[in-house]
Amino acid sequence: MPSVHLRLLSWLTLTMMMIAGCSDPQPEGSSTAGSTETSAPEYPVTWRFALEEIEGSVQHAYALEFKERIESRSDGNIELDIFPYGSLGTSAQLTDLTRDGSVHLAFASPGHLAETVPEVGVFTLHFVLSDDNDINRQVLASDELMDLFSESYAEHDMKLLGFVPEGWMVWTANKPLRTPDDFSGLKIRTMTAPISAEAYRAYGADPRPTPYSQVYSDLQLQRIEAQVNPVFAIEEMGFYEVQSTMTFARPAQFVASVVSNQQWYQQLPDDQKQWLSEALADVGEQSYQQQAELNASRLDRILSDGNVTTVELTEDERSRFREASLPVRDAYVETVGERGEKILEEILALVNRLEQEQSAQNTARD
Ligand code: 6CS
Repeated sequence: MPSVHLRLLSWLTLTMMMIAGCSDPQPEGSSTAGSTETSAPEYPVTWRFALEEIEGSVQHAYALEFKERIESRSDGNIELDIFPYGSLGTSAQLTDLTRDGSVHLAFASPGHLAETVPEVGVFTLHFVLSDDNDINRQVLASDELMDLFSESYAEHDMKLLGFVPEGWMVWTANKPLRTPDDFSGLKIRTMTAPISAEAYRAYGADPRPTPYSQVYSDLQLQRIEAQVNPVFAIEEMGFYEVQSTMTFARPAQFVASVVSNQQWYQQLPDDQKQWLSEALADVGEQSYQQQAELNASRLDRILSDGNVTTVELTEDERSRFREASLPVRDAYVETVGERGEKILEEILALVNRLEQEQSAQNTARD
């Protein structure tokens, strides 16, 4: 892991270099958001795709798959440059680079993005999505969900292209976290949007919003005592090396969104828009399988290391957390307003409807 941390530490300098690089003359069609060109593009065109995760991650697997699909859908007319985490900046900086058109495509996780687009904070709330991941996959891929958020992203110069589930959030600490009392005063790292911290403040914790790159060293230096992330991230970022216990409570899915610069998207020629939409559709299902496999294989790797104890909460234990999490929904609605209330209600209703349909199908099959 040390090489990962060293790489991440040097990113600020690199960010400046990359941004400077982005002002180099670009092929037509890969222009920044401010451009008003109308002439036919000179192919091939290069699109820049920025990731919030390192090589080998769920986002990286998604980007590699997307690269293959877009390059083949476009017959080689589009080329994709992928920038894994550590090469450009923090999640917040990636969002800025997308909004100003320096990168064309990027991942934007609600746990960070909610600082800019408060509506997406709904994905940081606990026990809102289903316990059944197949249902969550359907919710996240639905047009209804895209419609709920498109305007909010557009208001901040971003085009929402899709949501990507990355696995259950898992708590790591140096003790099991079986009840909200176990969180009392616990210095737990959260993602940087205020609503991300609220979820843990509701359990009595002392949340420490921190950029992703700083989590390992903060755990090592005992500036924080706990953190939360999907299994694949706990493995690849080395968090399991500096924590003794993983608690599986399934409080929420880690959901990421894929975005592009809004103006860049609007100005894309029709054929490029078509290739983009086809490639995104191709990647969706594949990426769901990939995250499931990555999370399972990385858990095996962590367990084979023998450094960490795992704890799976019972349904009773989970229901105590569920109960304690409910006031955070009010905090979300209070911050986001009417639109937030509608988003929360519609997601809960969608989950409910799909769960009922699923259970009717199961009954019919039995
Ligand atoms: O915890 C974080 O900040 C990060 N975790 C993951 C799994 N992806 C990106 C995000 O920034």
